[in-house]
Amino acid sequence: MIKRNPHLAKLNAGYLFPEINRRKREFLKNHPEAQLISLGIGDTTEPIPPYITKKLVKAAADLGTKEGYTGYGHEQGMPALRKKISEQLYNNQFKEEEVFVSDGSKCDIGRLQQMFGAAVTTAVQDPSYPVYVDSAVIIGQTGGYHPETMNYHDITYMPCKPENDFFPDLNQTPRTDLIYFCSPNNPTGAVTTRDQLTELVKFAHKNRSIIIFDAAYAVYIKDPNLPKSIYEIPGSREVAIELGSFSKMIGFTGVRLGWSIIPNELCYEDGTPVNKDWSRLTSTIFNGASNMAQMGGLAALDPEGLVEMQQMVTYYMENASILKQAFADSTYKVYGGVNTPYLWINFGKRRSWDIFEEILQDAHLVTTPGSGFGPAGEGFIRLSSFGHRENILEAANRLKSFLKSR
Ligand code: PL4
Repeated sequence: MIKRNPHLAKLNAGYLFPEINRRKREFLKNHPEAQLISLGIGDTTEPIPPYITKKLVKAAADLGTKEGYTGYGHEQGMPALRKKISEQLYNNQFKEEEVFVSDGSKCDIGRLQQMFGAAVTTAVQDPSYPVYVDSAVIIGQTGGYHPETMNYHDITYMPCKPENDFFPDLNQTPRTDLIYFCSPNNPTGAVTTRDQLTELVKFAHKNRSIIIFDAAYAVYIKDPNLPKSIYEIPGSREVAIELGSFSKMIGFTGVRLGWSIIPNELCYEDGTPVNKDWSRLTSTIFNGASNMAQMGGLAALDPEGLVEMQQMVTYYMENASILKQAFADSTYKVYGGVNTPYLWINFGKRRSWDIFEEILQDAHLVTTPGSGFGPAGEGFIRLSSFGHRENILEAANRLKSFLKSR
């Protein structure tokens, strides 16, 4: 018999999203007639648009030919895609060697933890995407869990609440090696301003920390004054890694494609470039993103693909606005839903899982409880705008009735 990995044993209960699915299944078992609508897990629903689909189909068909077949590729990604990501999304700021293609940003988060190891200290926004904390737990960075505070001992939680405009008070934040930061934020929907991001970059410089900037929802930013990338901030190349994803950009949640940027200037204390280790780690434990997915990524960054991407984003953002409108007559405060596909609703002193259950039982809507994203999410519910329009309209009606009955 072998001993269980003690770090895995430290993880609290189930991972948030399977837990939501478990409760949904349980509800359906007891109410098989219910027409549930999910505003819970942020998963895209609309078909991949025609230009990109055509290229994906061609990529698959080519694999069935002698001339078109390809096997293992570059672990760091197709050179053409690395180049195109830099050209189309970063004004050509990065050399090919600074861009790494992957099977999605969640997987990159896990591999980054593996690269940095157990000895580093980590700060996260509270609330935040649960993978940052859970993967830190698995790698052994976190110490024990305190159920009363819902905190892991060695993680620094940076509260992001309405009171501080969802931006942490950096004067009160101790130094850590890594800082996970997400904008547009999952779950609060807050989009960090240029001034705030400049403050964060300065803070990282002062502390010689590395920011892991999760830009999975950057394409949803329409306000030209808001930064879509941390690299719009001077000095960020020396202190930041950026993670990007095709998942919410173009409906590749199932196709699986993402990227990371690690600029050459980002170095360890001994002067070794961080991307040297990232390239090495990638070669060792990752065999590269699927060749078909990468062809899809190339298509998404063609002019035709970029148009399709914008249409998809507009569709989901109209959904967000419909859902937001449902709260117009209610006293509950709603954040997000603009420049971001998530809405973050404050239910005051109520517990998130209680509200989740109430909305599930009374309105037959699946949501995500805010406390699943960290202690500061208690009392909030997150709504996702990813959904078919007819379902979003129906969900908005049900929400209105639910809110009226309170
Ligand atoms: C459910 C801030 C969703 N099973 O698809 P990826 O791996 O490129 O991106 C995942 C990701 C990365 N960064 C942020 C994200 O919000 C997400 C996806 N989050 C959500 O509802 O919060 C999907 C969650 C999925 C999961 O566990 O990631």
